Amino acid sequence: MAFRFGQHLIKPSVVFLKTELSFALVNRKPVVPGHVLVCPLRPVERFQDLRPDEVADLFQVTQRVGTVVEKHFQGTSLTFSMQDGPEAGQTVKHVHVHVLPRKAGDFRRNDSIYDELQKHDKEGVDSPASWRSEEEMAAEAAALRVYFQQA
Ligand code: AMW
Repeated sequence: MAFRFGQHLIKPSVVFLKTELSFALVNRKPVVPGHVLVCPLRPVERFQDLRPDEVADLFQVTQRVGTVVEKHFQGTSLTFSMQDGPEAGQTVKHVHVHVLPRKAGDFRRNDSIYDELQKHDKEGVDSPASWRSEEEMAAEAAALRVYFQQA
């Protein structure tokens, strides 16, 4: 069964965690290694559309996913980001939290990560040629899935 992410249909092979109300997938165009996404299963557009139990689950999953990607990608910190609405830079009309492992010197200016997040998937720069292969994404998801199977 495929997962819905806004207008996209996501193959189970690129999803590495599913709970009762949320799922986490690898990114086809990561801004840093280990840049992944956490979404509610219900495809609502805005954060305010989520029920309290969905917010709780989304953030519990975000916390678990952050711990795992920081470890797996040898990060020492995490950037969590949500672009909630078009004027905030949201392109996929389905709530999602960006989770990005950080390490010393990954950006010359630390907050440049927000510029990169803002522009990486915008029209003009986001073409299929710039996406990772399904094989690469599935391999990353398989590696991350292991951490959650052990828990
Ligand atoms: W937003 O600009 O809506 O805050 O972020 C959308 C994110 O989803 C981007 O990081 C983009 O690369 C990612 N993305 C979009 N479509 C897919 C897809 N089919 N599979 C994986 N990641 C995707």
